[in-house]
Amino acid sequence: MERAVRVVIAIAALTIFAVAQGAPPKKVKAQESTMTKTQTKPTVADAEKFMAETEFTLNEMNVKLARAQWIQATFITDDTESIAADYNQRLITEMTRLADEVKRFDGLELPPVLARKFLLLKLQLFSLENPKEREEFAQLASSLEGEYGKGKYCPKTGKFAGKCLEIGEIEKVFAKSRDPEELKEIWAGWHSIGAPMRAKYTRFIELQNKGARELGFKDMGAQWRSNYDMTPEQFSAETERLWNQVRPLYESLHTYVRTQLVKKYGSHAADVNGMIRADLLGNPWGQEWGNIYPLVAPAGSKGVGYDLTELLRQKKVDELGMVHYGENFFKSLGFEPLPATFWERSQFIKPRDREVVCHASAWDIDNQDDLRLKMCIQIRDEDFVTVHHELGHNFYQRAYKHQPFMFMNGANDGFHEAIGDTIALSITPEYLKQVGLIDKVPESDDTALLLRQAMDKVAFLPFGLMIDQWRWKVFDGEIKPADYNAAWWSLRAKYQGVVPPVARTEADFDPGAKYHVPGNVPYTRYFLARILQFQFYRAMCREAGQIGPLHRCSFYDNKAAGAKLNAMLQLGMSKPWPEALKTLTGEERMDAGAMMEYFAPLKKWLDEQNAAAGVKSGWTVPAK
Ligand code: X8Z
Ligand code: ZN
Repeated sequence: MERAVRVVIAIAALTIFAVAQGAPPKKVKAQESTMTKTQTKPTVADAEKFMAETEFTLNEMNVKLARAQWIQATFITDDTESIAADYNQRLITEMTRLADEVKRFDGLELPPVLARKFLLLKLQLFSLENPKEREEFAQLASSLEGEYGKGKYCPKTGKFAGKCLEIGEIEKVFAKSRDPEELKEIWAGWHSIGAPMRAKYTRFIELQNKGARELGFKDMGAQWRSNYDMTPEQFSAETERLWNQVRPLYESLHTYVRTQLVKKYGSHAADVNGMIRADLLGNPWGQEWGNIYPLVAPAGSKGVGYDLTELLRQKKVDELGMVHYGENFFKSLGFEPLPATFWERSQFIKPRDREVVCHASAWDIDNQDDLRLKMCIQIRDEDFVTVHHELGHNFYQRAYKHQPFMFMNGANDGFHEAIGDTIALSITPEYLKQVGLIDKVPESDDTALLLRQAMDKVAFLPFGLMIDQWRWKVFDGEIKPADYNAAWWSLRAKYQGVVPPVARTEADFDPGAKYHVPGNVPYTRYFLARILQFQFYRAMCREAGQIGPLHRCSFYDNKAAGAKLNAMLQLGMSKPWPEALKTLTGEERMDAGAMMEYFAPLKKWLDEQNAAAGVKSGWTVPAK
């Protein structure tokens, strides 16, 4: 989690709202400040003082909120929910006060560092003048996240009858089951957790918009999109530009996978328009498809040559062992080991005796050294990657801890999400041999390796984009509550080319079955990260002097690559993100060129397969 104002979300970067906290600040007395406000025209020295006090106060409040949220997420009860809501409310109260105060400095010419702090502060505030609404908002934030965390499906019949399945078990079914009837039923069962959230979510959106508008934003979606050192309109155009760069690759993959699924399951694997049934993709949301790789593996090739889940089991690597592999990678790049408290305070394994939020997250409780991981690790390949993902957050947090509070964040939230994934791209067969997970580098086929990787990395792209395409429209009112679910599915059709396995209506609320919606975590960050991680990876591979195809590069144990990464990380948010990007890559734009280079041989192969099968790439979305 990143921090509160800047965040507090474990997940990474934050969201103002989800957080909260703090006892009434000792240093700043509201009354005094209000007086100065009306009486004198402030000077730069006043602005310096205001910012110093604000950073102090927000830091204190964020630390308290983070502790309350940690307890809530690792021990969900009515009490912990209420405590977290209380701290969230205190933070919002303080932010509402600050939103008013900060206006005093409008129009004052400030030195650049201070000006950037003011800019970032205004983007991260949240203001609800009405105390009742603050209370309501904070309770909604806590209870929606809690509801997701407690979500279960309890089948009445079938092989799971009498059992209640939580998300970890549901994911296992999606990873393993090849029975379309079972998948359909479990899919519908899991998605039913969303329905009860709809009314709360509708109100939650109203209050968020109200808060954003009190600050002068058009709506909360516009506030979210303002966090990228450009206007919200420019940012929307950037996401569109990036999507157009990668769309042909996704369409080729989609088309190839559809053909294989139809071979396996028959024509009902896809609809007449060429859209794939969302429950057949190996994951409850159809967001990453790596689990069905065996169904699409190139026929007659040497294959990937190993199965990471199997290797972990054979080598008896346990949950903690997986985290040690991740830490070891960062150490090999020259980063300091994680502090002892990380190992003492993290949640690595799902507790048996209480409800927790299993969705993985990385926390920096005191914005200094109290780093923690919260996961319900399973011994499987996707969790090996997720461990690296989360540690990327923790090492980023530690790298920018010397920055002033306002700059303790990722260059943009996509950067925060990309760091651990960049590292995980170096998990090549050669790397696995280096760290002793395999005894000899298997003969793997490049097409197989790339296809396995594409099933996670490329498949995710439209999903990463569509969630906020939906939310931005929900925030700006283009999607009305009465159409929440229908609009969700039309975007899933448009971007991903998938259809639900069972009919959906407005009695359902399928967005609620995806953590980041009730958890209120912006999602475009993951789309950006999917692209940025290849950009970062290519730069680090070049720094490490690697030649040869990009997808075979591993910069494990390369201190020069590590130093280059650290140079970017330690900047935090102190500079506009293009400068941070330049530090590592020499480039100033986010660009999918590196991702396209990585997958170029696969794209060619997929297009050949699709042509040989005589199928047209893509799908059509029927007019309503
Ligand atoms: O939420 C996450 C991380 C925590 S920041 C586990 N991810 C997204 C998701 O699971 O939906 C990582 C990939 C996308
Ligand atoms: Zn993350």
